[in-house]
Amino acid sequence: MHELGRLEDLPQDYRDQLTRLNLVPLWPNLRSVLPPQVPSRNTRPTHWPYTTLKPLLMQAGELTPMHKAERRVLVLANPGHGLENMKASPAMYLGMQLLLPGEWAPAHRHTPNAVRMIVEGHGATTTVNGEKCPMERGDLILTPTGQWHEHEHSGSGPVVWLDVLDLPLMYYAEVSYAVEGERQTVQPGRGDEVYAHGGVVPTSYFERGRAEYPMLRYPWREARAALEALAQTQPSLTCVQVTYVNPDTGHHIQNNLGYYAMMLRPAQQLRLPARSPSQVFHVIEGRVDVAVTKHAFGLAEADTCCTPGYEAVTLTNRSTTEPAFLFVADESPLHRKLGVYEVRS
Ligand code: 1HN
Repeated sequence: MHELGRLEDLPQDYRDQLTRLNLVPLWPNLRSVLPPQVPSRNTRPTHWPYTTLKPLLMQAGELTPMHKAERRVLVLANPGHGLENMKASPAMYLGMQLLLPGEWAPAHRHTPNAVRMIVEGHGATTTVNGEKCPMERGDLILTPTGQWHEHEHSGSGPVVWLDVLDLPLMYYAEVSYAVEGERQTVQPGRGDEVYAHGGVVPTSYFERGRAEYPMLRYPWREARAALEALAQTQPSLTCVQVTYVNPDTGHHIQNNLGYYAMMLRPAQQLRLPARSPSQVFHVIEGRVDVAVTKHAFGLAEADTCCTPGYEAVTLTNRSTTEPAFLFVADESPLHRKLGVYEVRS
C-alpha cells in the first residue's frame, strides 16, 4: 500500500480555506479510517477482578444513598476507550450494581437494551413491564428497549449484579434517552415458568406466541443443567455452549448483543478463533485463565474481562476436577446486521 499525501504537504492558506468551509481532504485520513486487513481497535483486553471491585462497591453503598444514585453502579470502563466514555467495547457497557436491603431503584424505561447477570445475594427482584423476576445467582434477566423496569430488595444482605447494555451504540447513534415512571403494578404470571419446559412453548389454538420478549428471566439452574447434559451426552464436543434465545423464534434475545453460557470441562483448554466481535467473559463458577494477544488474565469467580474483536481467545479451566461456567456477551448480532461478521482462524 503506497503512502498518501499528508495534511502538512498542503499550503496553509489552502488548509485554512477548507476549514472555514467545513471541508476536509480525505487522502491524509484515508489509511486511518480504512487500515489494511485489520481494523484499528481501541478495545484493550481488560480484567476487572471482583475482589478489588466489591469493597469499593460496598463503600459506594455507604457514601451514596439510593435517592442520590438512582442506580448505584461502578462502571467497568475500558481504558482504551477513555474511562469517561463508559465503554467496555464499541457497543457494550458493563456495570456492577449494588442494591441494599430495603432499597428500591425507581421505575424507568429507556432506549438502550439491558440484561443483568446476578452475581451474589438473595431476595431482590426486578419488575419488567409488570413481571416480577426473582434475582438469584447466575440468572439472566432482560430489560429490552422501551420496557419499564425497577429493582427492589426485601431480603437481607447486599445484592450485586452485572449490567450489560448496548448503551455505547445507542449513544453513538444519538438515540439514547430515558423516561421516569411510577412504581409498576405487578401482573400475575412469569415467562420463565411457562417457557421453561424443554421443547414446548405456549401457543394459542392457531398460532405461536407473538410477544417480542416472551421470556424475561433465564434461570441459571436451567442453563447450567443444559450445559451439563450437553457435556455428558456429547463427550467429544469441545465448545460446550448454549445461547440465550427467544424461545418463540430461536433468535438472539436482544437486537444488538448476543448472550451465551459456556462450560469448560475439568482442565479443558478451549481456543476460540479470531472473530470480528468484541467479547465479555464473566465467571459464574470456577476459575478460568483467559489469554488474548499478549495478555493473560486469571479469572476467579465473579471476575469479568473483555477482549477486542479480530483476536483469538484461549480459555483454560484451572480446575482438573470440576467444570467451570462462564457467562459470555458479544456483539455478533450487531455485526451480522452490519454484514461484517467474520470468523478468521
Ligand atoms: C440502567 O437503567 C440500569 O436499570 C443499570 O438497573 C445501568 C446504565 C446506563 C443506563 C441505564 C438499571 C444503566 C442503566
